[in-house]
Amino acid sequence: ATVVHRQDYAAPAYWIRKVELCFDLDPVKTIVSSKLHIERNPAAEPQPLKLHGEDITVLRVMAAGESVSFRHEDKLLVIDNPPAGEQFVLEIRNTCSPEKNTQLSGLYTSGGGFFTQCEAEGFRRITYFLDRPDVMAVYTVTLRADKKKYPVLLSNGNLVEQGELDGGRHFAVWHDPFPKPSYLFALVAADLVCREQKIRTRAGKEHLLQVFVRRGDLGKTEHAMASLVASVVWDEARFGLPLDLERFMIVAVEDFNMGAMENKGLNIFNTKFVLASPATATDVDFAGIESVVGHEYFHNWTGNRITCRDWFQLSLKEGLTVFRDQEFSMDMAGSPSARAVKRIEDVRALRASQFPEDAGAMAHPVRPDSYAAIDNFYTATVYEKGSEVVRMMQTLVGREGFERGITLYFERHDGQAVTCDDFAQAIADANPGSELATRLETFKRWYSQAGTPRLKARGVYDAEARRYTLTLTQSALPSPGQPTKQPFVIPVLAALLGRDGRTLAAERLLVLDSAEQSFVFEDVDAEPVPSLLRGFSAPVILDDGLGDAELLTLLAHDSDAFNRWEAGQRLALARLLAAVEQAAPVTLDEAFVEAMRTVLRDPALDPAFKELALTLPSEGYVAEQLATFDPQRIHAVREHFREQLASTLHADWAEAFEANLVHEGYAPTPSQAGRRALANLALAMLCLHAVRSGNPVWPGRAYQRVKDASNMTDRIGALAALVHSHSELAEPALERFHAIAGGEPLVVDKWFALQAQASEPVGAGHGRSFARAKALLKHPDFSLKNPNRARSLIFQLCMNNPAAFHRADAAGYVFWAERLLEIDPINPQLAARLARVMDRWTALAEPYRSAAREALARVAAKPDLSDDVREVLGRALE
Ligand code: HT7
Ligand code: ZN
Repeated sequence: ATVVHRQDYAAPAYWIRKVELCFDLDPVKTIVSSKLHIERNPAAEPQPLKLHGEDITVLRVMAAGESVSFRHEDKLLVIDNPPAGEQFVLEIRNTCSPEKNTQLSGLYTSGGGFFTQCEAEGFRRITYFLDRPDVMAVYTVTLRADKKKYPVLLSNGNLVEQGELDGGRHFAVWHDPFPKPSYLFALVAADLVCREQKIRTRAGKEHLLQVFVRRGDLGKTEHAMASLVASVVWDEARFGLPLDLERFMIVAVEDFNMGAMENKGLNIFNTKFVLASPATATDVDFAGIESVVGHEYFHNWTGNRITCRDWFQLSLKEGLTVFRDQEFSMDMAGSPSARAVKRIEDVRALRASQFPEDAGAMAHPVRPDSYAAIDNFYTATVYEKGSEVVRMMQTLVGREGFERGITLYFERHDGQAVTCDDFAQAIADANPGSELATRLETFKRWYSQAGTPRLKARGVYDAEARRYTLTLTQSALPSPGQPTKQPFVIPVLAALLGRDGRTLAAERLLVLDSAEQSFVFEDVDAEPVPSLLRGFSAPVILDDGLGDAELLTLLAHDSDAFNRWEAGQRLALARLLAAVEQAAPVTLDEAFVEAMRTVLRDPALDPAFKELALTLPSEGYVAEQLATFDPQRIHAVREHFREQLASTLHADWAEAFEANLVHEGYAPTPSQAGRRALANLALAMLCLHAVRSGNPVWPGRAYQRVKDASNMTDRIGALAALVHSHSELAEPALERFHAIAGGEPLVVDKWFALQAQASEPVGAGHGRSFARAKALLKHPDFSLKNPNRARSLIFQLCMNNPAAFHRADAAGYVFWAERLLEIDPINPQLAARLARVMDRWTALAEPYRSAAREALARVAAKPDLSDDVREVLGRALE
């Protein structure tokens, strides 16, 4: 595969200003006729016109009304002698086969309908084009299809005409007035129904919002529509960005590689992020829908109105839009504690996926330098770390300053394809003299340097001078292609607490922009406990040298809820790491157990916060702290700690369960969701203890809940409690759950996922969860072709169940290799994601490390791998 380098960017030699497309839709052979209005770029050398095309067949090419000769070169259609003159029209007719398109990139069929996915390079799988984001054109699209099978015909923009054709076919013509890159093109032709709602923006204009789904799913669209309405209102209120289209459509599709796609005016969504009812979706699903609907809608400005010059700039739209969706969800959450819970969840997700990525074989900067398959760079680094980079900018210029920056960004670049540098410049220029503007070039290292920086903080208190001096030092480990790193700009929000919890110094912003710097706090009454990196003000690994006593102070008193949670996690992490080092089982100390009991009992604390604080750091997070890790040892230690917390806090768990039952009607609000989350954690602990002590009461109650729960959160929570505690009732409960699911795809996905994640028994029965997951491959409901289904079984096992996956007999790695080789010919994007499971194989202890290398090498030796998979494996084995 050819590797593309960021430094090689050159503007295109030709522009395409206008596109007229006509589709004669047929699952076996669709005919695409396109009329491209092309303009030479006067700044470029005269050269042949090279159009991208992949897995499509050309029928005819005409230039300026005459047939023109062309040739194929790799995946390009080359016209050596395009017509003379500045402008000309090129007409192309080609075919593609949607039914055969199992990659789900380009035009494909799903559930008997036609759908498209063009980001990043799918448009070239539909027709020949300059398929790059800096070529922006105005599209007019005609769709023709059988009326009975495909009554709904949609594309971007406004519907300008529709009518009947001979032979039971019909047509629709759509026009999108906004110039757009080809990756934002979309069409849908299917048998769908829609929920619609009108909305008036501040300017008084009325807009139509529509959510299209399959017949029978309409009752599950209320939350998606409410989320869309809230998104429109929020973007206008917070950033002054109104809806710019007469009509905004969302379409749900069952086969989809990612969460959703922001095609101009016609967002296409994975059903998982549209369909929800209390009976089929959990609180987490409801929150996911709100955030993904928001995310795609916010792209309308950050991504569509201003797009990326090239794919290396992907974080320009993705990092910024994740930041915007996180802010949206926080604003929607409302109360300060619900906002903090959302921030904790986001940081937890960042640490679970992005930190390992930054430390592994696929580490890359937020703005990568090269790629073989761009689809491999839709990563946690580009998205989540990219969002943290934007958040740091906001911290450095203040919230109002950031909003001024966004306004300037749109004044300068609306309608253009630009770079991450352009964005940072706009934010800085709108805030002259700010902490960002004065060190912009240094700050931009966040875009160019990979790896998670380490921040060390040490304080010295001078009682006589009542002065506290805090010294911050930063360092960063090498990452692929970057052996040494320059210092980053690290905004550190900091406050000082007394041992009794009172504030000794109010929160202030410390900005570290060199390898080492000291900051002085005057008038400090007593030796303080520093509360640093509040709200996780920078994506770094902090070593503040605090011991148990200080962490217990922060856990009990910090007014920053994030740091309060963090203190509890660090107390737990220190114990987990110490226990992993020892051969013998470790008994949890009373101070820690009492601190957990205090959190659980504290009436002033939000239940959602309690649930987060009482959940031990994940096995993956523990592994990340170690230079070499043994997944089985980590699992055994964490399970042992969970059992101890389950038994020593038994009475408190029982009380928490009863006290947090929700008796009112279901609503996916942060307050109800928090109570359900804590009640479910309590039930899991109660079942764990009961199964170990042979008491049937709590498993019996959990089984009853699986049968009777009035909502999915409680039903699956109870099922998980039985499965993870290895109760005898787990099997009948699983059967019951499957029956209740009634074939509903998203619920069946949950059934597979829960079994794939089932905690592997420690000691006797070990291997049971792996065996169960493997057997499920043969279940009649299982299919590799549907990404949601494949993810729910295979990815959950390989990524989220370390003790089942990393086996001394290497059976987990054999399973991985077999599935990867099965999926790759069907769907390379999905296969490449599965390949990423092995990103951190070099940190595995023996015998896992050698077995993992062998599995990787065996797969890499296969001759017909996709470019996507080859790139991931190549980096892993480098
Ligand atoms: N911008 C969208 C990216 C996306 C995508 C990328 C590659 C392959 C399939 C895909 N489906 C959607 C999603 C987003 O970030 O909003
Ligand atoms: Zn996005």
